[in-house]
Amino acid sequence: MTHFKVPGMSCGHCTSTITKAIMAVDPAAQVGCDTGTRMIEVESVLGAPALLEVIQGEGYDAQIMAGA
Ligand SMILES: [Cu+2]
Repeated sequence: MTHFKVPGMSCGHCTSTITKAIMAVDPAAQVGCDTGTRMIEVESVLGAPALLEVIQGEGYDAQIMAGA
């Protein structure tokens, strides 16, 4: 499980955009988004740097949470 902080993720549109983008590169990924804490947790075969690139590719500033 990898956790990301995404400060610009404020609503359901953001979460669906990011979730779809991740599912496009890994259809088996499990994505959980929390707009309250602006955190995303992802269970995927892809590594954190690849996932970060996908999130940023959608125009969202994001950072990998250490130790997650
Ligand atoms: Cu939004």
